[in-house]
Amino acid sequence: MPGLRAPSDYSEEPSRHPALKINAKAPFNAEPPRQALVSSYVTPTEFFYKRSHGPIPVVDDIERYSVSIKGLIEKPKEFFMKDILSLPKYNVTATLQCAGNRRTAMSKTRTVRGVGWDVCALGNAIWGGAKLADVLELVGIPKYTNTTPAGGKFVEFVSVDRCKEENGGPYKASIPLSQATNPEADVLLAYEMNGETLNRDHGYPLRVVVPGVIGARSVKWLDSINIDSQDCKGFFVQKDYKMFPPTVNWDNIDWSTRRPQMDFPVQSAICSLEDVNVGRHGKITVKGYAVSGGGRGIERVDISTDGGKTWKEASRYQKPGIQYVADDEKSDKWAWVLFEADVDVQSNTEIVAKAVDIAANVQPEKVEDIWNLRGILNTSWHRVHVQVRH
Ligand code: MTE
Ligand code: MO
Repeated sequence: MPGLRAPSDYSEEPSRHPALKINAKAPFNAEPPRQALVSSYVTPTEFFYKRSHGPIPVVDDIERYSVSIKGLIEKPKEFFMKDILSLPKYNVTATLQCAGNRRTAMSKTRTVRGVGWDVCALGNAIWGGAKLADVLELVGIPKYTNTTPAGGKFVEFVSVDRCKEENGGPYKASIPLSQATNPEADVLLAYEMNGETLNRDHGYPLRVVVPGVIGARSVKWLDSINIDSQDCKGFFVQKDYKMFPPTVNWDNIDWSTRRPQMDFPVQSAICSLEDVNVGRHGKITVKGYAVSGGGRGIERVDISTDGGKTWKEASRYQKPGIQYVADDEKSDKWAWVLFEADVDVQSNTEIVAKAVDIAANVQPEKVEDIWNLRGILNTSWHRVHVQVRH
């Protein structure tokens, strides 16, 4: 009986909340309704988006489950769950966002390839686990380093799930060793989500959480860690999750010309309204989320009620009732902020949100300008329409 195993079909899937909007059934891909997503700062696990590429793995015997660390290291080692649990535990509040978030809207300008997502392929959770930097120290890799004596530069995470993109092989991805060994980067091997044991959908028994980076690097159902001199050669690093210019199509694409995406760009979306809303004229409360990558906080969220001609600033918060201040030591640097603004709408109009991060990065205005064939990183101004009934 193995510790962690990948079923070959979808007969052993876990049960899920019926309110989730299912974008693909097998592999299971689902997101919460907009309103539910912004009704709390910490996303309840059942409403956290679920993104998988194959059947959800099963643990038959947790005592036998282990993660092996190998590659360019002096002391390859196997870690059982009790070894991971014996390390100092950290709780990191971090937003995970799929690079495909808001893909459906991008595909409306020109067709893209990939699972369609509305604006809720992200969530904010409290992840509990061991720091990867602490684990790597136990196999002889010191903290804060770019070069180990053995030449390792990347840390590859390998799972067990069977993905068609990997021809039935497991999902895998890598991050730079310098990030993995930096305690400040807060990369976790997480076994808890929101104070409870990680559930199967989100990577039980152990997953990687790489804060500030596209969700694809946070490998679930971890099986092994490989220290390498090069980036992972797998599909999800080399042939996916790269940002191509609008001129590149499926006939002229050369994947080797672009870098794998890491940090998420600045993003925001309105979640208190649908794409098209019909209502009475008067006051509307506009609520949503804003988040940037690399631990860059949100400096500002602007709201327009005239399609982007004039703007007003929204209030921002992480803890209810307390205005959020970027870079404040009391704020969660890896987490989204929720925003809220009361606006007055008297006639049919377009309400728009755009966020600015602490490096003064601003969301691009038009989706056409950032269109790419895989439909990733749609961070264009988020627009919703209001039709007023008098
Ligand atoms: N890890 C494995 N093993 N298999 C996967 O399919 N999907 C990745 C990442 N880790 C994936 C994975 C992608 S693309 C995203 S966006 C996040 O997990 C989604 O994490 P979640 O389902 O916990 O929200
Ligand atoms: Mo993703």
